[in-house]
Amino acid sequence: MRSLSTVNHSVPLAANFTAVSKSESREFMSVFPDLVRDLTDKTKKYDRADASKWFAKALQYNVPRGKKNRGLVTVMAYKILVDQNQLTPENLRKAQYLGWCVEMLQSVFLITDDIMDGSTTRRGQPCWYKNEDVGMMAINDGLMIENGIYYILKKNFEGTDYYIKLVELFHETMMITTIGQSLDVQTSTKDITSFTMDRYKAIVEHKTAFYTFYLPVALAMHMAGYTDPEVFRQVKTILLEMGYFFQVQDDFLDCFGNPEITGKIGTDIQENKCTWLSVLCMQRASRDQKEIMKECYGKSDPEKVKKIVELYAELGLPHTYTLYEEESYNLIKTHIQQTSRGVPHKLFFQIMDKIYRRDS
Ligand code: DMA
Ligand code: MG
Ligand code: MG
Ligand code: MG
Repeated sequence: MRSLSTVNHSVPLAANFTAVSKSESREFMSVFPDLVRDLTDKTKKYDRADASKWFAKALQYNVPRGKKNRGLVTVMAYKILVDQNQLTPENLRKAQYLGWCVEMLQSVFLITDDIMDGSTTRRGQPCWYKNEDVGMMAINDGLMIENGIYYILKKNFEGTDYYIKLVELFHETMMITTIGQSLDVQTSTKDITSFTMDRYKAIVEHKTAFYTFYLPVALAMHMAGYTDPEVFRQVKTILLEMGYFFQVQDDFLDCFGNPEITGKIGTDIQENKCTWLSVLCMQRASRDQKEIMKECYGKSDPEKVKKIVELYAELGLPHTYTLYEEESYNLIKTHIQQTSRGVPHKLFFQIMDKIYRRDS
């Protein structure tokens, strides 16, 4: 671990939130075995060998072991948005399936992201592709899981008037996120001096913001019967802002987080990534400090990586981050109060509380 965790959170987090989240998480998890059964029943139809068994293994390893923020937000949003007389056990279960579809999509992005980023660990275990018996088969597993999303959607939602909306939204999300990933990887091949905040924003809005919060909430809105495009537009503006905030946190944690808690060892510096920290560093650096960046950023030599972390600390980036986190939290709250109509503010606040001052 790069031990420069200097962020001192003076205000304790709301303890009750974690408690609620835990029981909801358990409830959500209880659906997972049925999901795996549905999916492997499907593959069995085509199976000539052990594809179903393998698929079950890939699902178990990659889909349920994270924080499940996105899946849980889907369910939470549905509960808040739907008329209470519609909140039947059957509809709740459907919302949970929808949440699992988001988690499946997330796992597809993580499987491929870890290959592209040369990562070693994820959610406290080796990245899927790092397993000896997996390797580049991980790419095919990602494709299988992605396909599984559409099977689950069809099985649970075909015949509803919003089924096509769900399918289209998953396709759109896949398009936008893969554009973001493409920008991310392409930018990492460029010179550090070319990184700008604008470039960073473009990468992050695509690779993270859309699928992290807009997708779960918009899915729940479709299921709850929302149809007004203006409401979707307003909701999207706020949720993309939150998604941006979420990725800034992710970039910070990549360098200054505790891998024991985040479950992943950062590679942004070694991989020459255009991150919130690297852009800010280049903005603030003196000529000499820029030379350090040019010489040491994007290199795997641990000594060089250490120099970058030290430079970040010297420039006070951990402190800037703490201030930024608080400021953006307040700004987003103000935006929620000002602009959103049609969707209860409570929904946005609950999402913000889930991520504010997160350390994993
Ligand atoms: C996050 O990028 C975006 C996607 C689509 C996974 P990242 O590489 O910073 O994510 P992580 O830090 O989880 O590897
Ligand atoms: Mg990554
Ligand atoms: Mg990445
Ligand atoms: Mg990251």
